[in-house]
Order: sequence, then structure tokens, then C-alpha cells
Amino acid sequence: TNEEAAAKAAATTADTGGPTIFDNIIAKEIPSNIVYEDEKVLAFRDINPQAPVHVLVIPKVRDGLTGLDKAEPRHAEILGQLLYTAKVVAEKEGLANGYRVVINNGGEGCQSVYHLHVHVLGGRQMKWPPG
Ligand code: IU
Repeated sequence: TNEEAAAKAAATTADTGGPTIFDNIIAKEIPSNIVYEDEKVLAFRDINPQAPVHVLVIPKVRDGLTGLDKAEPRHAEILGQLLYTAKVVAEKEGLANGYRVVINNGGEGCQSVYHLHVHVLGGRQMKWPPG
């Protein structure tokens, strides 16, 4: 199925610590649909939305955060900013009836881009458990 293929693709993407497409998005070498931006974080619409609203919130400087599993005490502030920005984005997008915030981590978590990002999904009824 498509879902299995996606999971497999994600699981075979390695955390190399090298540059990712998000570097190009941050540098605005690749256009993105920006929803929110400040000094530290960027929020832009996912190119392959899984809900009517699907925004990614990322740190502008990766600082070793290829994934959540690499978090260290020094990252506490940016981690808080990412989560807080998820709330700001949800509000801005009018998700008053609820929304979901997701961080995929590693192969089994279906992570495909190794630059920490928080997904904000909303605008439809979510299901539980997630796939
Ligand atoms: P994941 O949690 O690592 O699987 O999320 C990566 C997301 O980045 C995924 O939802 C992609 O659709 C999205 N994305 C994007 O918005 N723009 C891109 O150029 C690429 C991926 I490559």
C-alpha cells in the first residue's frame, strides 16, 4: 500500500547530519509558503499536505537537531519556541476546534527530513491511533 511504501521510504532515509532541503527553504533558495517567521523559527506549509492545514515549524539553525532524539539541555529554549510557535500557527490558521502536533523521529517514526520539524495538522477530524 501507499502507507507501507511511505513508511519504508522514511525508514531507509538515513540521518547523515548533512544538509537537507530545509536549509534551502530557510535560505529562500526554494520558495515556500510561509505562515510565520521570526528570528529563530520558520513555519511554512507542507508541500504534501495531510490535512486542510498542514504546517511545518522548524528551527532556522539546526544546531545538531537532526531529530528530537538528538536533543540536549542546550536545546530546551528552541524546543519550547517550536512548540509555542505550533500554538501560534494553529491560532492563526483558525483551528479553534482542535488540531494535532506531531514530531516524527527516526525510521520507525517515519521521519524523512533530518532537520527537526513540528507538524501542525488540522481542519479535519483526526483519528487515533495514528497510522
Ligand atoms: P517527516 O516527519 O520527516 O516525514 O516530514 C517531512 C515533511 O516535509 C513531509 O511532510 C514532506 O511533505 C515535507 N516536505 C516539504 O514540505 N517540502 C519539501 O521540499 C520536502 C518535504 I523534500
